[in-house]
Amino acid sequence: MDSELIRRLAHVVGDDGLVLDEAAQAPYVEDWLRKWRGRTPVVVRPRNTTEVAAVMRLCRQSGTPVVPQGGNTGMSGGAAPDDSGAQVILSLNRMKRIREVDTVNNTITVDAGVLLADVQNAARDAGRHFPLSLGAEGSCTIGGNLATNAGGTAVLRYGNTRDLALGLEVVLPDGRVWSGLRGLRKDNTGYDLRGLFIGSEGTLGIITGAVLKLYPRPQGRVTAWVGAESCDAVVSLLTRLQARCGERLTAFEMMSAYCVGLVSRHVSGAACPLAGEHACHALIELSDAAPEGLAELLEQSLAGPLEEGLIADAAIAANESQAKAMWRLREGISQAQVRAGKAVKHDIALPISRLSAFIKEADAAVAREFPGLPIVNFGHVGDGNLHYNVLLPLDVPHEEYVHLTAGLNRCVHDLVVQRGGSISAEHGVGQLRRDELRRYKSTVEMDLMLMIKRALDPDQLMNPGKLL
Ligand code: FAD
Ligand code: 2HG
Ligand code: ZN
Repeated sequence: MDSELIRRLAHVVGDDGLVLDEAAQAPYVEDWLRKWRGRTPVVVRPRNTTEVAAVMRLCRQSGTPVVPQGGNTGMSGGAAPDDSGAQVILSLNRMKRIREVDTVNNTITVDAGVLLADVQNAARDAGRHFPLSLGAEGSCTIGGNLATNAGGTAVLRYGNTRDLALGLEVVLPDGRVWSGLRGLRKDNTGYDLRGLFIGSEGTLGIITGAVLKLYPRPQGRVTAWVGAESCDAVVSLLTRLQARCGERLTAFEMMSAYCVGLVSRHVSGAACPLAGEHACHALIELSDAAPEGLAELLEQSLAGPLEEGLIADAAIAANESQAKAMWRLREGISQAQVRAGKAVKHDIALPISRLSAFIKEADAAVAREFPGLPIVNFGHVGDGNLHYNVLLPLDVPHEEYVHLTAGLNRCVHDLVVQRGGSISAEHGVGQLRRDELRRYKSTVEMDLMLMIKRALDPDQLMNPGKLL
């Protein structure tokens, strides 16, 4: 990269806004899974939207590709540069301003670099609730959540990130700013531009700010851990609880016995609250702004399924620390996988009515084609979203890993798509699923996406090699 561009970038963001040293660049050029590692001439860290716009103008003038990056916690390699050494990383990690909290409109306006946990905290301080919740909330940014349309554990009640955003501010590839920070719940004035940028994974522009929805703070929360003899039973329990508890059912997470064992072995302090062995487990949470009767509702809702033998055992958390321990067991699965082996990840969505049949069919197909490999099946079953991962040994040779990954992806994803599902429910496409996308999307759908990309980013400078 020519030193003149570096000098101009420094003029915009200040010397302390550039990371040029190779050692200091390390956390930016590799993703947290250590799966994708690239090189960059410089990490640029603007402080505000005006600086982002100026950086984008300079990059466009010089034909420099840009990789937007938030907390770098993504699962699909979307925030890592390639190894050409030509792609600038634009990090939002100095844009951390809570711009406004409006408790009458129930909205919060934030810079894109604010950590998800800090958005939650700001909402709590204002007596409100921001419901997006996921394992990486202490390190992912709201900009990254928007760019990937992140899901997490509260989608069942509140929807995914797209459902939680009312307005956006976006810097376009040519440096112009689209100020769409509208806190409106109704606005039918043309195409849904907000929806277009959400989930675009940094390929259309840089999200610099957002207006997000706030909700009443739940005053009551009850959490239970359930053991059942099959995933089938857990899916049936979901339907029963939805009918009985309605919107008070805020989380319904499922995990196989293998996942529970994995976390118990690899995450210190994590233990299953149930005594016996069960093939499938569920973590259930009810919450409400009006807490009356919540605990009784959960107890009564589980009593019938227990008596009928639909589920085998259940434990209701007696206090906050027991509830937290249950969540630790669930949230520990990602970490446990990293410690136990190399996971071939599948982040799939299916109609809930087809989940049980899919699991049976996929279990049989994986056992037949890849005998002996453990399946790490867990996920947000209330949203029809499974993380149907397959664990390879830590010391698997690279070539075998690549070969097995391709075979497992084909085996699992073909079944998913045959059953009307999606090969990326919440983690996005990034580099991980880019080539597979062409296999499963129709030509018309791919053409539409390419037309949008060409129209907004004619020079192909935004996050090249990702998504499309
Ligand atoms: P990054 O990883 O930095 O970037 C992700 C993508 O967004 C990249 O393509 C990047 O170019 C783009 N991008 C980032 N910021 C911007 C911006 N301001 N403008 C334009 N593009 C941008 N995800 C879920 O959906 N549900 C989960 O339950 C979940 N659990 C997780 C648990 C753990 C332990 C971990 C490590 C990750 C988990 N994730 C989950 C994945 C990840 O946290 C989310 O994808 C998150 O939304 C990424 O945010 P980030 O700020 O880290 O984005
Ligand atoms: C979760 O739900 C995340 O915990 C991570 O989406 C999934 O590790 C995974 O495969
Ligand atoms: Zn998930």
